[in-house]
Amino acid sequence: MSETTPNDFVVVANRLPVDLETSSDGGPPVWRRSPGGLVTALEPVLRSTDGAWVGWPGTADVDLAPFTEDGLTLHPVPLSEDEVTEYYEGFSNATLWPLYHDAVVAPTFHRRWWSVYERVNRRFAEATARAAAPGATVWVHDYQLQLVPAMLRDLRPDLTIGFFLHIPFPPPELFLQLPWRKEVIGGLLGADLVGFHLPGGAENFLYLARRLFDLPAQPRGTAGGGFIDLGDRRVRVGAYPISIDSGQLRSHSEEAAIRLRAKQIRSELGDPETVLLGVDRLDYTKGINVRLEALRELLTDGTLDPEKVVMVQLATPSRERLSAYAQLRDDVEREVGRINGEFGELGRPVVHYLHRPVDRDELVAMYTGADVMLVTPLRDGMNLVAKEYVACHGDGSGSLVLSEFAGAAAELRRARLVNPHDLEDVKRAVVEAVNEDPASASRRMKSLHTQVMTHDVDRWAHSFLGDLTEQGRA
Ligand code: GDG
Repeated sequence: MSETTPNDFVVVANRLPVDLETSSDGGPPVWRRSPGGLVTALEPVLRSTDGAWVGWPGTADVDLAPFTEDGLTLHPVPLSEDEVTEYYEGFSNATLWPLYHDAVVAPTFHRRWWSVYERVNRRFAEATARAAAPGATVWVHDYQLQLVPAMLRDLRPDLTIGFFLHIPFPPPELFLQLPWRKEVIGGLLGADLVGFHLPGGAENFLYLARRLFDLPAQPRGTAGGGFIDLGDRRVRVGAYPISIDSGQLRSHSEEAAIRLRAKQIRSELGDPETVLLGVDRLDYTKGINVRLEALRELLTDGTLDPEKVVMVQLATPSRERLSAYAQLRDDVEREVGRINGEFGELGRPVVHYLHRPVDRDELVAMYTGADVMLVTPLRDGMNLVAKEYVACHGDGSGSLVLSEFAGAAAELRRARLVNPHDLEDVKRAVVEAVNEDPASASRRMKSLHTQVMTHDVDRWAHSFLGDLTEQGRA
């Protein structure tokens, strides 16, 4: 640990790239690195630009001074237990999350949650104002922090501020339900560049900003993007589809130990002809029951043979204190039990269900060994799982069934695209994927693989930061 000085590049996200973990034996708490896609993508930029990261350390009621860990300056933002409940679980995950995902579960509007969301956003803005050097570039991430850009601009007009939303930005009819709609759009308009995964999100935002702030229409930019003229400054809006570290994942999937483990997994599953795979946070947007119902109906009508097909569903625990998530868990587990009860044999279930995270090696072996990947969300900003599966199949093996309502479908056009609301369509795609002739399946997968290899997370970060720098200079 050491004293910190202000930085030229600051990332602001709900969570820090490390979690503070208290040890069970009563020893001092330790920091554990959680290198998700965002950290991997931004780490080189952070290191080359003297970067810092502002975020919550993942444990309530800890207040820590900024410190440097492994060359990265970290600014922990404290949250009380009540703030975790009202800002994070409440306004972020029971108001915004469902509203932005087509209201597949009804969003809850609570005035108190909103006031806590505002208070916590202000705390993040203040911590960022302290962390940023004069004229620094700040990149704010995601739906938990939509008020930070405007709050930060008030505190520090010298900064160049970018904002990226990792989840869908909803159509106006839905967004306008939000009692604090003008405040949220006003918060985002504090940025110099507001980025979305898809052109549709950018278009929704442009329309809403002009309508709610009575701004004149402006000529459209390319691919759904454009500008909003605020008189004294211009906000740029654009689409930047996020991706993965494709090259690293491809190499990982080709390691001998991973190939061996992939074979072992198939043998542990009883060497079936076909292994179907689902990998998701246990979230009601992910359409886990859609694929389970499709499987049950295909087994019931005899289209699929339970002696030849096995499904693995990895469902990592998520937001477990929220009732919609507890209900979903019950529903998924009931469906898994029903399929295994009807079609499994002793020692040979049809669905292998894990409700816990697995380590990265095991996940990559699962991707590598699976014949058909089922990605069937009702709505998803991007869905990195689909891209990860494709990156692991550079040899042309495997098949991807992908919901039209995942952002990834805009790029992965040669996947077997399905409407997750149409069970017959999902069943058709699963059967076609299981029975596809290997040469045609391989052509499909190779073309998907090329797309993912040429559009990686590094390209995403550079494209966003390139536009942000240009906008900051304008
Ligand atoms: C949000 C948006 C957008 C999952 N289980 C394990 C594990 N994972 C990893 C996957 C993947 C990540 O978690 C999940 O990313 P997704 O993109 O699929 O979904 P969200 O968590 O909902 O992410 C989404 C994303 O932000 C980025 O902008 O694409 O639309 O909702 O990387 O591999 N990793 C390990 N063990 C597990 O058990 N190691």
